[in-house]
Amino acid sequence: MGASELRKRSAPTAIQRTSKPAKDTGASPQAAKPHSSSGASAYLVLVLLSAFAYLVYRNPTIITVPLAEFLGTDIQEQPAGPRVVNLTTDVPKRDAVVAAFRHAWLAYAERDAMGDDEYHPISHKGTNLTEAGGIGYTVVDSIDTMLIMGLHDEYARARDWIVNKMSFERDGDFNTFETTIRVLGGLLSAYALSRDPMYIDKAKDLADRMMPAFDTPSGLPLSYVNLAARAGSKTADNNGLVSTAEVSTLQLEFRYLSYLTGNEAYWDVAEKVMETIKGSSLNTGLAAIFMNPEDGRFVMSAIRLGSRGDSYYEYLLKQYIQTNFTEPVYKEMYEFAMNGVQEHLIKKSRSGRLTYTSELIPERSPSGHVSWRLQPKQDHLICFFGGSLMLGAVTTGAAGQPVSIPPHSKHLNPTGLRDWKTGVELIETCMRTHDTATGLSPEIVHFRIPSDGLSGSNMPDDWYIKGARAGQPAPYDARYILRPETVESLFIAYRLTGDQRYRDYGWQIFQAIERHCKIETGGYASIINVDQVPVEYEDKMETFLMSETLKYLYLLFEDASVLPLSEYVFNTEAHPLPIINPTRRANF
Ligand code: DMJ
Repeated sequence: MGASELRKRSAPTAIQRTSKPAKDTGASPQAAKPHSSSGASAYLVLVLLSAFAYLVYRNPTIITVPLAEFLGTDIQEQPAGPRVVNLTTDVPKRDAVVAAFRHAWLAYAERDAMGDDEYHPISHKGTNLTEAGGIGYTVVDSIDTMLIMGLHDEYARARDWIVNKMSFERDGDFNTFETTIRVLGGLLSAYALSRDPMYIDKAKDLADRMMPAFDTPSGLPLSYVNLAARAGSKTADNNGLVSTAEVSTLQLEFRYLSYLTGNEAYWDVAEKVMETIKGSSLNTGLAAIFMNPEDGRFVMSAIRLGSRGDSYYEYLLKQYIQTNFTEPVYKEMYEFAMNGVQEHLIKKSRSGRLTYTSELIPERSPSGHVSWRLQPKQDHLICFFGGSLMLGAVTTGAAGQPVSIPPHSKHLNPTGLRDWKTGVELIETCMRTHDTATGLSPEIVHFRIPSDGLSGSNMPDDWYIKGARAGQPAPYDARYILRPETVESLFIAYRLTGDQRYRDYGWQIFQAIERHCKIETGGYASIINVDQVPVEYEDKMETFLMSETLKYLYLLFEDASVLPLSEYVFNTEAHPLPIINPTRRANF
């Protein structure tokens, strides 16, 4: 099947959503009956407030338009209404991305390592995640990209391997989250795009082996699972604690499998995790990065949108989208979380030019008092968040439906406008972190803050790579490992705006990958220092290059009717899954 079959037949429209009118918060005039002249004034004020609330309810633009002007939000003031924007294919650029995918895939599959979990393009070797043998980590993670790109021969060979060689009868510990997002998500997406039932059988086999990981007092899954023994395993890592992002990033996959098979047990385990999290007293909507699977409580630990925190926020929104906007609990949890993010984590760099997300680090004094220190550190991982905020703005932040492309300020409520603006700014910041010798963004950046005590004429105004010194070995933070997050945001931003700027940014990043990460003999490699040219490679091609980075780049240049955001939701590994109409509702 090729891209044309993935196209929505009608012209692309903005995302259709159900939306509730804002609640009328005006108090009843009866309840405030006046007893004196000051009471009479209060009565008058209440009447006026009620009238104003009613007017806003009828016409939200009274607030949103001036607010947008005040915020300087990057929203175009074209006539409101469901505008259909023709986001057509940029054929040469799209095809260049397909050629890059084939360059990566053919080296792995035809020459060096077909079926191995991971690929090392310099040594031309494959390796597996455990000594028990591979589970199709790279093959399954890549197969829907082949379907989307219309690579029939490559697809046929990969499918054949899955049918005849892939086995989950592996006596080893596999990471529950990674196996879900890459392998289960890959199989389910391949089914969604091909309707080949073989993928459902494989997905069921895998999920059934993983189900015992959820068998904990709290329902939070253990971090590892032995697929042959069908048993969750605690590891010494992090004292048996689980990562918040890992336990809360399995829901799209298990829910879709439940929808396909009618087996409610998959739905139950996914939902139980969300119930536990909701019950674990999130005062600010923000989630610490570690939880205890025994009692289901958060453990005092960092709060961030980067590693171990990131996809918790991503999946709150995506669960609401996947269930076709029928589960208000996920909308509420997402909105609560975004309020917390806006209030506590969104910051400006010292120059005031760049918006970034900070981390909060807990510190306990000798007397036991806990305070939270802001750390101006941003993982490349958080670069998904700009696009995610924009998607949230036109979803939970919509004042009404449909929202045009690009949105008119009239279409967003105040929180939608707020999140849209931050999303646009965060994408710009992520692009600025590509201002390096290679044009690629480092794994971790730090932003300048007034109290950082850093000085020197060569200190940049906005951001820097901690520990990077000329002539010294590069710190871990300086690497680029083929990550997708910035291009993921560019793809979403382009689909929601049609702004050519996002395609231009994506093309810049693609060219930098071609120039600095491409191994001429086949494959792509990570580089250990984005500020060093010629580059030094690390002998690893992460599976997300083929599942995410190249897929999002392809879709950025492809016609917007392919995998429209109104019909699909992408799991955190970029596997598209259809939006479904659930027959049940969360009861927590
Ligand atoms: C991917 O495996 C997923 O996107 C995950 O959520 C975190 N990051 C990697 C790619 O960077």
